[in-house]
Amino acid sequence: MPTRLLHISDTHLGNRQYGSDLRRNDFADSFEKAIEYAVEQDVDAVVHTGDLFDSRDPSLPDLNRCIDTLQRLELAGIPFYGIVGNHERKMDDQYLDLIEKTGAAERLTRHPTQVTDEVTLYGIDAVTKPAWHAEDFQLEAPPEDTFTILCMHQLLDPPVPDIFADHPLSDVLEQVNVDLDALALGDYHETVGTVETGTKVWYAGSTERCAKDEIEPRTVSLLEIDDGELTRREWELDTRDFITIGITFAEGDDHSYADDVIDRHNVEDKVVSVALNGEATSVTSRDVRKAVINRGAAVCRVDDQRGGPNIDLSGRPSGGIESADRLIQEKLGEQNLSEISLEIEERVRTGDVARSGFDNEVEELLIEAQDEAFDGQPATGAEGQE
Ligand SMILES: [Mn+2]
Repeated sequence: MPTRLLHISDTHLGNRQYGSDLRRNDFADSFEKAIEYAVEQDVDAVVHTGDLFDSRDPSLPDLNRCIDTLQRLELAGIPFYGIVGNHERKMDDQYLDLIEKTGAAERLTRHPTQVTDEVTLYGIDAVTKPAWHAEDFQLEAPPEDTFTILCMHQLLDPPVPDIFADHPLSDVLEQVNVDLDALALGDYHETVGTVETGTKVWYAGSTERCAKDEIEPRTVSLLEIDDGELTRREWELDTRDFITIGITFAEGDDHSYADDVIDRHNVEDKVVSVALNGEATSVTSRDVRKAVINRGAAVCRVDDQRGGPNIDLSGRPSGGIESADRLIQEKLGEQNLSEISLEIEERVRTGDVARSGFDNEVEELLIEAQDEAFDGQPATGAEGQE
């Protein structure tokens, strides 16, 4: 009997894209469709490679609905395995731990998790850019004669194009001590794959569009492992359509001009992104938004670039910056900071610094780091402050 798995990633539950609750609901719906597909296919397990939630503080309704969805799997006797992504990653306990306590999910680790007699899973949570060089990719040995799959949440090149990648794929493949048959990845939202030195590597892609330049259909990956051979099939999710409308105004163009341009497009039930260019006129971005919504669009976002300097954006890579955290980590990665500084920085950035006891926590960390640096000798005086 072959082992069959459904690989899902980057569901970003709780994403109120463009400030819209309807979009938040779309993200939950898409996750639900993926889970229903897993039940329908009666797979042996579902594997999620991170960014289950869009933020590290998902709301209670988002958490609740996620658990409801996962319970459908539970009822069908299908386990759900996950790792933690960069969007949801907290310093200590993870929301995935909380879900694990309900019995609806299980975290993958460096210890082998055997799905069937034939397949072993491992997981390494998202590693921040500054911590990457110190990361230890050692895994506990798998049961003999099993197909090994490591799950990670990183941007690796290949298959991620060089300009979007954070690290070469070889960083992982050269350092993992176990003979890996496959590397199932999350973080990149497009569905791409490659094979390197006998290891199959791929991204399942996101289940909803997190940005308007995520144009390709959203997918999940159905994996079948038979006799040590993996085949992967993509299943397309039915997600809400996105369209972009450009309106270029000349001096004196009024509402009827904007209406004419909008009427050339079918906006019904779609996520509509409108770019206003050309001369500044009496038509406001609010007017345009209203006109689009009145024609039945689900969500409308207007980007008003009228009257400004003409900037040539054609040479800019598309894709954009996914999160401010990523940009901060990028810069920190260039700073060559000590591990302790990075840890304190992350605690301040991601935690609730107003929480009482935070200074004690930092002091403890510093003492611990000093002890370590001075080989257990209590640090004293100016020397210890270095
Ligand atoms: Mn993501």
